[in-house]
Amino acid sequence: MVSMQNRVVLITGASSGIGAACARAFAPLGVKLVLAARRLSRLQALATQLEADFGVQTHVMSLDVRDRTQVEAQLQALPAEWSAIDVLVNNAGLSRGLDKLYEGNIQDWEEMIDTNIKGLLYVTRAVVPGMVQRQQGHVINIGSIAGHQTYPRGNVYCGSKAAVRAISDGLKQDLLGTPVRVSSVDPGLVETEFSEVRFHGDTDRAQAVYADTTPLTPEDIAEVVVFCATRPPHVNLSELLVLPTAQSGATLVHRQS
Ligand code: NDP
Ligand code: 8X3
Repeated sequence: MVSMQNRVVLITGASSGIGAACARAFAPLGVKLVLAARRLSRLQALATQLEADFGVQTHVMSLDVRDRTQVEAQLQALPAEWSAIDVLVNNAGLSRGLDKLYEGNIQDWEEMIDTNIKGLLYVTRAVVPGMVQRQQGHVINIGSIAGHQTYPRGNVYCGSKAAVRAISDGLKQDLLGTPVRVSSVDPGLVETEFSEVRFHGDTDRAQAVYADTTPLTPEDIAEVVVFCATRPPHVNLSELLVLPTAQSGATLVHRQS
């Protein structure tokens, strides 16, 4: 395991679920954490807790990845001691709705495309030039099984995650010849606020997604992300599909009540 001491790790969507778990998993390794999301109070509470538990240095950033001007300004405004980002975890993302395409809510589509594709691109475009210049860096994109298999009514969300997969591949090709690594960590079912967001706050419907099965925890994914980041420089874990044992495909989930 390569030392992460004093490495600057930027995690988008750190206010919840997988992103918050990544912050908790990196914190004991002596990194400097930049935590970004829209809900600043949550980030501040997480930062306070991680500082107390691990003595880790944190910098919280209110960021809506859909806002290109804000992304560029916020990243440019990082104080010098935080601006040399070594690891970027592109995790901010969401699904909205589970509808037939021809009945879909166009606002839902735009939110997914703006966040999962364009937001990821804006952050990547702002961060990676510095990595190339410094000849050091690692981009870890959180994709999904939905980028490998389209499931019924998943249409636009699956499309957005297929785009993340293609973008990860494209970035890897464009960075060939530099030491900058690109990994894609693609989870199956992980119990987070994801389904509550998808179903616009319908908690009963959200809970049913994880009922009578054993989904992954956000910590399961965070461990994989940290594993990717701590391989020796000549090793790139390019693409990892991480499923619960009780899941063998996008729609194949074993349930037992
Ligand atoms: P959560 O809803 O728990 O977390 C999503 C995070 O994304 C939140 O911190 C949220 O922060 C942030 N986010 C959403 N929109 C924006 C935005 N416009 N700008 C900045 N941050 C934003 O879900 P997960 O932890 O499950 O999701 C994390 C990633 O994992 C997503 O990319 C998702 O697609 C992916 N994924 C999830 C799976 C699952 O089963 N849960 C499986 C496969 C992939 P805030 O609202 O404060 O801005
Ligand atoms: C989240 C996993 O299967 O709900 O990307 O789309 S799934």
